Amino acid sequence: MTQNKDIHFEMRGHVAVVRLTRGAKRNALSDALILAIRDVFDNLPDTARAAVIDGEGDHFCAGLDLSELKERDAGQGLHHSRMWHAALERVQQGPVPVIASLHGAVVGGGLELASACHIRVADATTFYALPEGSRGIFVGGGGAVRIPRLIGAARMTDMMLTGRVYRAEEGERAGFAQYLVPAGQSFDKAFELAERVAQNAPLTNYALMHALPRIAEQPADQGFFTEALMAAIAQSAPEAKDRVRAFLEGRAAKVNAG
Ligand code: 1HE
Repeated sequence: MTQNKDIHFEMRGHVAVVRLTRGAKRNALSDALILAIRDVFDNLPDTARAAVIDGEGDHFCAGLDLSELKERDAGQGLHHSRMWHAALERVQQGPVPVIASLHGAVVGGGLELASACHIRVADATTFYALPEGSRGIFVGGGGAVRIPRLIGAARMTDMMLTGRVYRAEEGERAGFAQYLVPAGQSFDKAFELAERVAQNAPLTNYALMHALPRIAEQPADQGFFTEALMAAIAQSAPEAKDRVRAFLEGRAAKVNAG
C-alpha cells in the first residue's frame, strides 16, 4: 500500500477506517492523495466488511488541491480527470460499502469523493458547494455523473452557476446526506452504521453496491430481469438460508421501528 503522510488507515474489527490527515490544507486532494485513496481501497484486507472515510480537522475536504492546478493541455486534463475516476470508482465499486463521515466543507472534489460513498452522515457544521463554477473550471472527479443522482441536475446546475452553498439541514433535505447528526458526532454515527453494515451477508452488500446502481440505470424490462438474477443468486447462498431459518425459529431480530 502507498505510504502517504496525508492518509491514515486502520482496521477496527471488521471496519476499515480511512482518514484524510491533511487538515492544515483542509484535506485538499493532491494527485498523491487521490492515488493513495485508490491504493487503500485496492488493498483492503480480506477481513474488511465495511469502511468509513473521514477527514482530520474542521473540514471533511476542500476538493482539488488548487496549488497543483497548472496549465494542462487537453490530453493531460483528460488523463488527470480519468485518474480521479479510477480512484473514486475503487471507492464506489470496491469490495465493501463505504460510509462518509462529513463535517465542515464538503466542496468541489470533496463532494465528488463523498458522492462515491454509499452512505453519507453529515454533522451540523457540514456545508456543500461546487466552487468549480466560480474558479472557471468544471467537475472532473465523477461529480457530473454522481451528484445529479443525489440531488438532481437542476440543483447541481444552480450550485455551479451561482456558487450556492447548502448548509447541513437543507443539504440533508436536498439529498446530499442520508443522516444528519449534531456537531462532532458524524464519525461515531458513521462507525456505528459501518459495524451494522459489516454484519450483513457479503452477497447482500455486494448486490447493493454492484447490482442496484446498474439496475437503477436500466430500462424497466431489463432492470426486472437483472433484479431477478441477483435475487436468485443472493437467496441461494447458504448464509441467506441460515438467516431466514434463524428468523423463522425466533432466533433473529424482528424489524424494529425504534
Ligand atoms: C487549499 C485548498 C485547496 C484550502 N487547494 N489549498 N476547492 C475550493 O475552491 C475550496 C477552496 N478552499 C476554501 O474555500 C476554504 O479553504 C475552506 C472553506 C475549505 C476552508 O476555509 P478555512 O478558512 O478554514 O481555511 P483556509 O485559511 O482557506 O485554508 C487553510 C489552508 O489550506 C491555506 O493554506 P496556507 O498555506 O495559507 O495555510 C489554503 O490555501 C489551503 N487550502 N483549500 C489547495 N482546495 C477533480 S476536479 C475537482 C475540482 C475541484 O475540487 S475545484 C474546488 C477546489
